[in-house]
Parts: sequence; C-alpha cells; structure tokens
Amino acid sequence: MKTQVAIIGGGPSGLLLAQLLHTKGIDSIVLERKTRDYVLGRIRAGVLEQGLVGLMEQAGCAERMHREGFLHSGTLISYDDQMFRLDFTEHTGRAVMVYGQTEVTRDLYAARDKIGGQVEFNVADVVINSAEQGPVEICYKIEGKPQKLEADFVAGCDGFHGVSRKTIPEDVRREYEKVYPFGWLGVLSETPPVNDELIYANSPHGFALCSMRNDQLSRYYIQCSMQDQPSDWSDEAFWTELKRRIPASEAANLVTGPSIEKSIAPLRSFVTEPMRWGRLFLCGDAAHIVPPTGAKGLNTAASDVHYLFQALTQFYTEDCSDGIDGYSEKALRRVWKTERFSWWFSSLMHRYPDQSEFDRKMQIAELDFLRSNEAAQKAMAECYVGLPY
Ligand code: RFL
Ligand code: PHB
Repeated sequence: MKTQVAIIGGGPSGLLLAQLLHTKGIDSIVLERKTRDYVLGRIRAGVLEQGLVGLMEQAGCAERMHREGFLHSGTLISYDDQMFRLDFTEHTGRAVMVYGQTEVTRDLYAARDKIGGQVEFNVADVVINSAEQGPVEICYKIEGKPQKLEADFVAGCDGFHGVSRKTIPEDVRREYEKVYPFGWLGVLSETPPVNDELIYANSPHGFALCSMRNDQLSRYYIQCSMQDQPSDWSDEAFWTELKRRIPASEAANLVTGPSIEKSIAPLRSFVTEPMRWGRLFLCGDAAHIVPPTGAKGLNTAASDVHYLFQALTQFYTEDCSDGIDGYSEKALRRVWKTERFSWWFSSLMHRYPDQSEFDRKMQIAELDFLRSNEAAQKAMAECYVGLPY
C-alpha cells in the first residue's frame, strides 16, 4: 500500500490530522493498535480550547460539539473553605468548551467513515523504516499477517507508549521528565454536576476537581496515592473524601450515585526534543505529557496537529519545506509554555507527601494573591483558555 502521509495512532491527534489533510486533498492512512470500541471506551479529557474547536470546525466535525457542548466562561477555585471565580471572558474575551474527548473522537471517526478514509485497526508490531531520508516504509502485522505501507511522511500520533518516539535514535533524542508523587482517582457518574462550572479545590486533605460532561453526567477526581488501586476505593469512600475536599456549601449540594467508570491516572510532565526526525513528525502525547491539572493534554496535541497540518499543506500545495523544517521548533515553543502552566497549576493545588507547613503557607498566599490580583488572574486565564497558535 502507498499513501502520502502514514499516521500511526487512531486517537484524537491522528484522526484530526487525517481529516484536516483530507480537506486539502492530501491522502493518509491511519494505523491503530486497538479496536475502535476500545479507543472510544477511554474516558479522558473534557475541556477544549477554542483553538481545538476551530480545528474541529475546519475538519467539518464540529456540528454536534456546537449542539451538545457547553461554553464555560470561567472556573471556580477553592482553598480550605473559601472559593473564588476566575472569569476567562472578562480577562481574555474567550471561553472554553466542555465536551468530552470521547465525543471528539467519535465525531472524528464518523467523519472518517463518511469520506471512506482508511483506518487499519488491530495493527501489531509497527516498525518505521528509513524515516531519515524517505520514502518511509512502515511494516506491521494484522492478525499475524505481515503488511507494508509506503509513505512520503509519517506522523507519530501514537501516544506516550507508542513506537514513533522510540524510532528517533537515542543519540538524537532528549527527554525531560518530572513524575509527581501522587495520582488522580477519577469517577464518572450519572448525576447532575455539583456546580455549573468546574471547581478546582486545594484542601488540606489533597486536591479535588469537580467536572462534567453534560447536565446529567459528572466527572470528579481526587488526588490519591499511586499505591492505590481503583478497587481500594468504594463509591461511598470516594464521595466521602470528595466532600471533605470541596467547600461545605458545595458538598451540601453534591448529588452522589453509582460510579460508571473509576480509574487512576499518574501525573507526569514529559517532553521529547526534537519533535521531527527526517520524515517522521511526533504529535501529541507521543512527544509530551502534562499533568491533567488545567486540561492541557489534548489541547496541546491539537496545537501540534495545527502546525503539522500547516507544514504538510505548504509542502504539497506550494512545494515549500519551510513549515516542515520549522515544525519541531515552533511546536516545542508552545509545548514548553503549556508545560510550565500545567506544572505551576499542579504545584499550586496538590498536597505533596513531603510538604512542610511553610510550603502550605506559600500555596495559600499564592491563592490569596490570585484571588485578589487582576494581573495574576489575567495571566492564568490566558493560559487556561489557550495560548495563541
Ligand atoms: P492518545 O489519545 O494516547 O492516542 C494514541 C493512539 O495511538 C494508539 N497506539 C498505536 N497505534 C499503532 N501502533 C502503535 N504501536 C501504537 N501505540 C499506541 C493508541 O491505541 C491510541 O489510540 O494520544 P493523542 O491522540 O496524542 O491524544 C492525547 C490525549 O489523549 C491526552 O493528551 C488527553 O487525554 C490528556 N487529558 C486531558 N487533556 C485535555 O486537553 N483536557 C483535559 O481535560 C484532559 N483530561 C487527560 C485528562 C488525560 C487523562 N488521563 C487518563 C491520562 C484526564 C485524564 C484522567
Ligand atoms: C475532565 O473533565 O476530565 C477534566 C477537566 C479539567 C481538567 C482535567 C480533566 O483540568
């Protein structure tokens, strides 16, 4: 088989790139390790920046999002028993869209089906050959049968555990990492959200987040130990702990119910440099990870997709390689700023195992400052709604 752009990974980055390329008549084939049902069963991001909303529009996939998603013009931040609101629209003129990553991916698959775009599922043992000079040759297996795909370029959209990043030789690749000493225990429940807006809570018992998917579906998280298993937490224990960590006025309104999903996610900051090696481009979680505080993972994947889409379009329609040559530097400049924001917000909101009384006072002082200082609020709001591409 032959194509112009081979895309490894059928998550949101890979599919969004495929659909955008299609709008410019650029052909691609997506190779996905899992089944479609598996990919659509993952519960992940919930908050989309306007940049990503714009890309979904450009890809012709935004109709349901505009119908069913919710625009949020601010968020609530609590510490101890106090709570304040950060108004995004007042500070930036912009808002964010609450619409699940699962739904984004579902819409992208539906659009892919509509155009008859090729996605190969259950691909195993992917090996990327001759990426440095091209044409790239990708070898893989489906149901044990060897397959080969030739392409001008390959987009590595295969997440943190994929093969693309590891294809870049070790003497070229640099990796920067910080692992946080806790995780997030997440629960999805068919209950109305406790508040119309998200609540990020710093409490002496640890961080909590009240989020949502729609007015009958809530998503809650609490900071937990990485030694914990989801099965260690009964629903009752989860709700009791969540109520301890949010202001009493909110806890009094919390509607609890059975969890329909419960999982623990680790928190990690991670960046690979460079994001391009010859004809291989890394996109999204394949190149970088942020802790989920501030909801930047999927959104940063989207900004990579934007830069790569621009670069490939320029190559195919204007016969110009500038975009391709500048991809890694351009993408990384925004990645590092987003890494900084996610690291800062995580550090501000969590309880660290070795946290001293002094450290806690510093968190409270910074939250007090944020609550009362316009400039600090504006800086945070600009990062939360998304830095420009
Ligand atoms: P994905 O989603 O991991 O998709 C990669 C795909 O590649 C496939 N794959 C392979 N395919 C072929 N061959 C191989 N060798 C392969 N290896 C892997 C995988 O099966 C998969 O289908 O990466 P992508 O597309 O870059 O998307 C990134 C986002 O999924 C991620 O950044 C976000 O989910 C992070 N995240 C959030 N981001 C936000 O912007 N806003 C949020 O509110 C938000 N909340 C979250 C999050 C992540 C979380 N977890 C579980 C890590 C909340 C949580 C709890
Ligand atoms: C979510 O709804 O899953 C979510 C929202 C905001 C975050 C992280 C996750 O910062």
